[in-house]
Amino acid sequence: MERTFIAIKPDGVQRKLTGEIIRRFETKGFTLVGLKFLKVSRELAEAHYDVHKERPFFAGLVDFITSGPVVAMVWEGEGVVAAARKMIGATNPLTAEPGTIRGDFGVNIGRNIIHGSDAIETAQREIALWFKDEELVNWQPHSMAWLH
Ligand code: FUP
Repeated sequence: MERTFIAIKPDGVQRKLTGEIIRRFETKGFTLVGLKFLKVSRELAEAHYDVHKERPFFAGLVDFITSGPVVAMVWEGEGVVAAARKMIGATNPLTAEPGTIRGDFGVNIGRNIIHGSDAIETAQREIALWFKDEELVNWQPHSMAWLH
């Protein structure tokens, strides 16, 4: 079953958006298989954003993501990677569509509340980076038929 990595960034945590964000993924019909609350090390932040290491915003991004606790999650479901990206919205919250998480709650690209893997291969890399195998729970709801 497809899985994606989602992180509520320090701004999302401090603005008390954790419950609202988890609610959106739950009520959509996706299944939570991993969850932790942590202060991110510089090493993990730099590895997570490795693709951006040459970009001018990299240092600020690492400073921000390590500045306060983050909620790291793995969500499972058919098509979850692309669906989560749609639910999250465009990178810049100012132009993200209303109805998306960034569109509803943000205005600043450097404080865009949430991260979601951008492709299945990226999700696999990010899940392995943030979670040990034994921290992920393999389970299926008994019946979710009414949701799908
Ligand atoms: P996204 O996949 O939507 O999270 O966006 P990117 O992977 O392109 O960017 C990762 C993070 O870098 C964003 F969440 C915010 C930050 N960023 C900036 O601060 N400035 C930019 O111009 C682009 C990205």
